[in-house]
Amino acid sequence: MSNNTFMAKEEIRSYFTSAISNMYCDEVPLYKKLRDLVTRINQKERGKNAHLLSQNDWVNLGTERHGAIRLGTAQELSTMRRLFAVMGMHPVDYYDLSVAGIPVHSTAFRSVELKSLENSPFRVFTSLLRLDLIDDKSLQQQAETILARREIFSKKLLQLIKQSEVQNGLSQNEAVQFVKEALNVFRWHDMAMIDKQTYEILNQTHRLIADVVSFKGPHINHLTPTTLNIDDVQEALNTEGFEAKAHVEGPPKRKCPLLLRQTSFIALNESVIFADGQSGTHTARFGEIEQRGIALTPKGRDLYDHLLQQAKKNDRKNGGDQDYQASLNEAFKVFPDSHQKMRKEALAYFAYSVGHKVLNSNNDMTLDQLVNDGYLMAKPIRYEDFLPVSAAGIFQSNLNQKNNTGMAHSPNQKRFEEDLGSKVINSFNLYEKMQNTSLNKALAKMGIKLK
Ligand code: OOG
Ligand code: NI
Repeated sequence: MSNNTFMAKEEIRSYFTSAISNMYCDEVPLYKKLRDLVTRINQKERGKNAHLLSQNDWVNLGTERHGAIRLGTAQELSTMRRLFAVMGMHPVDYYDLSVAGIPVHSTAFRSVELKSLENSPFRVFTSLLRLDLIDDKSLQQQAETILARREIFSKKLLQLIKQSEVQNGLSQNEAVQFVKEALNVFRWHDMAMIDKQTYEILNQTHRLIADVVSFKGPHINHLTPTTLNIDDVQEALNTEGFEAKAHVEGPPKRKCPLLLRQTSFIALNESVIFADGQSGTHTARFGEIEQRGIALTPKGRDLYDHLLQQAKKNDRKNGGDQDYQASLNEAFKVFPDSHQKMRKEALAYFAYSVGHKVLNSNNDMTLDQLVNDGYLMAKPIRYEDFLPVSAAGIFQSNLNQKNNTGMAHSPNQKRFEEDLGSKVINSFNLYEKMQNTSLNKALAKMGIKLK
């Protein structure tokens, strides 16, 4: 079969995104209400932000940027990697959440090609439960036994994944089948696999363990549209009857937005029936909103991490969003709020292109001079990944659980990669490559080399 009879991987991804969005809107009507709220605020903002968005961004403004799942076993994780590869999504970065008392480590599956990511921006933040961090060995064993019994992927789905690997693609017909079967993996099940007493013991040990171990599959626990004004969304959540997170995670509001800012409505209490016929509730699913800014270099990221810690330390702990935002603003005063400064200090990544002025003599200018004099253009590269401290904040608000102080901080990327069945891609390398490729291309077009 020749390649052009296959559906493009990004097209399968778009199709999957709209299918999972419809499913989640049906499952969680409050999420549908959130989507409508975000659409309304984005409409209001459109004019003001026109210069920040590409054509594709406009087209895709209403589509979800990410969702999240939590898996129970190494086998589930490695098959999930193969499932996402069918849609051109690959594991980027390792996130250790044990540092925040959450017994998982994670990666994000996403497209690593800029164009493709713009055409279809959906990512899935994927966590693997770490039963090794649970002190109670018999409980650990019990959870392992329960998880070993479940099979989250249907035979048909496994077959289609294999087929995609062998052929390097799926026909339209196969892709439709694939999305239908894949959707079932992420569906909500209100019938738990375990009895109420076991659920309660797991829930007391850590709410996250109960969420992963109790059900037939790794239900999607939130979806996340993007917004052009997250502060307005946060305010609207509060005034329109949603129960919102106490504050927006990530950097403060800036003229030149940094990295990623996120907020959510708090996870709902939902009815479940346990295996022994008893009824009860489970709290896991919510709706989130994100706003993205410029990608930072390791140097910029260190400064960001440092200032965020400082803000958290200085927060007056009155519990109010305003106090926290004030502490953040205060701490981030030292972070340059102009693209020019960020570029000069190598704090952030930029994509270069040929500028409006033509160079007609031999070049003896530095990169800075070429940009300042208009021979080269430098456009901020958007951050496409996640932030561990923010992710921890999202987990904690939605599990209604603060740090489990007993838990050891023990990142284990090696083990994660063994379970995943591949290495994770380093996002700094991706951004750096984007920056270098754009610069080399622009210089080649201009026929010059840097001094
Ligand atoms: C994932 C939380 C992390 C984000 O946006 O940082 C996340 C989860 O709750 O499973 O989605
Ligand atoms: Ni999220």
